[in-house]
Amino acid sequence: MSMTHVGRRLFLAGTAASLGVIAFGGGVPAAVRSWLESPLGDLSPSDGFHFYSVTGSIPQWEPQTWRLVVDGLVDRPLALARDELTAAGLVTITADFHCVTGWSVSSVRWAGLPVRDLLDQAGLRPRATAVRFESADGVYVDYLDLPTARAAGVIIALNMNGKPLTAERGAPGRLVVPFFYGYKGVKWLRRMTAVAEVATGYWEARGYAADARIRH
Ligand SMILES: Nc1nc2c(c(=O)[nH]1)N[C@H]1C(S)=C(S)[C@@H](COP(=O)(O)O)O[C@H]1N2
Ligand SMILES: [Mo]
Repeated sequence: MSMTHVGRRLFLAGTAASLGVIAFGGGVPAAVRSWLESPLGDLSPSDGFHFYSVTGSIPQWEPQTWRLVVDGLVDRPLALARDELTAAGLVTITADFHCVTGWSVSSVRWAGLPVRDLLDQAGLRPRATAVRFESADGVYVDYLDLPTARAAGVIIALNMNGKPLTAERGAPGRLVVPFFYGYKGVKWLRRMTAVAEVATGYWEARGYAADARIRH
């Protein structure tokens, strides 16, 4: 895997986040939380998002060789190229995006594949109760229980606001769970694995709520 470093500031912020974890033993107070996340991102004037990468890097991908893997407790493991994903016909959802640190972007239009369809295509085995989502950054991992993973609107987004995802937004694919806070949405998604038990996601292990449902 090759990575592009996105600057010293982001790298230092990632380091600060790791140190924060040690200092707070996994429970991050709300005030500290915004300090942990906020230095990672500048406001993007084009789309209103703040850029986050806990590794300080953006994983590179080659259109020729990139595959989204669906594996684990399935009958037919999949490895799908971007073309194969788009060929199925994308669904579009529009949702307000909320980060727990307090910023939001209203009416984001995502297009992608329902996670439910990919799971059906792979054929879930009865023992599967959750799905593990892994980023190509090798660090950011999160989980959804099966009812959530199969819910309407839960997609692997390939496009945002009518264009392919940019590198910062998570190209080529990003998990979007429109009713959850942004931290559940793994960027640079490379692997979905059906597993027997739900487990703790990246930020949940660092103090974020296991119930990521957006509260207004
Ligand atoms: N791989 C990866 N995915 C990630 C993150 C990250 O640091 N790395 N940050 C998460 C958090 S906390 C939020 S709010 C959103 C931010 O998305 P953005 O960087 O496109 O603004 O990405 C989520 N997905
Ligand atoms: Mo976030």
